[in-house]
Amino acid sequence: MKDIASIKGVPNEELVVGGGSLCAGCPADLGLKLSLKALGKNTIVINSSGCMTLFVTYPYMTTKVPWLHLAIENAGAGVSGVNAALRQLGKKGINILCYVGDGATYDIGLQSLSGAAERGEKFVYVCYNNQSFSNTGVQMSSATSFGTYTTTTPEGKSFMRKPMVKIMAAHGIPYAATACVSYPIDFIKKLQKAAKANGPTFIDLLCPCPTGWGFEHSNTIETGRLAVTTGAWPLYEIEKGKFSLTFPLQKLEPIESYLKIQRRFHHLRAEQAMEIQSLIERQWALLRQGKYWETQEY
Ligand SMILES: Cc1ncc(C[n+]2csc(CCOP(=O)(O)OP(=O)(O)O)c2C)c(N)n1
Repeated sequence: MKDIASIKGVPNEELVVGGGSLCAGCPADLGLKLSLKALGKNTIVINSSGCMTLFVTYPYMTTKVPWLHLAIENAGAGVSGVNAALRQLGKKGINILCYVGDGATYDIGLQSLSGAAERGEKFVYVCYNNQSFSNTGVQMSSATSFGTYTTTTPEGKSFMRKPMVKIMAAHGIPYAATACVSYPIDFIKKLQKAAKANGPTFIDLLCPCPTGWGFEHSNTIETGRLAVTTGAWPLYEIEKGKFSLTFPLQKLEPIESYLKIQRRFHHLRAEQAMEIQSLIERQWALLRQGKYWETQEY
């Protein structure tokens, strides 16, 4: 694995090739490409059921690295299996990348992920987070933000999302972070830090989903940028317990610019949008002081 510090250092070699089936503008495809560019070909990917399963499935083998598809609740258990097999075979220097959706991470697979973290297995876990169970029709997941329309929250989700990075960091793992596909170098650096850490690691990767969120297919990157610059999705890391912002914001863009380009927020009334704005501002006031554990995540 060669250290990547800038866009010029990103290898040209593609370990994800064409031919799979995904929606136009899919961010999870880009997230997988970036993950494998960062980690290199000595990587085994573990995936549990979701959109990406349909991308890499017989007869469409779209990765040049091994890909293990497991039942939706099993990615964490799969890590232990693969690590045990590598030990038996005497193989070293192979990365295990879990590439798993938010429904499978925050909800259905939480127990096996927590178990793998507790056991201290070595792995890089990337939750490609489109804030819903997209593959089965965009139902609410615990990663869905407050106020968001999904097919199971037609009036908008009425409670906050699960603080997943806090939950993982509370396991005492050496590295946990957020990232967004719109900030590829930030993501790649985090992946490489995670791969070098000796133990379980977790990256929550925001993946704006044109189909589920209701924006133009060509706007995936711009939507992710707005998630970050409005403060809705802060970029940070927790390295050996130490919290730091990797993209600190002195001034937040108004949340309105993020909400108005997505159909999933069109039902919101002006006062609800203002409630979200003040929620994010409160969160940032704490983040700037390093009081991460006191935040309530939007
Ligand atoms: C135990 C179990 N419950 C439900 C399903 C049906 N199912 C297949 S894919 C999927 C959606 C997974 O959502 P997420 O992990 O967020 O990934 P995405 O679809 O967004 O890629 C569900 C619910 C399943 N395969 N197994």
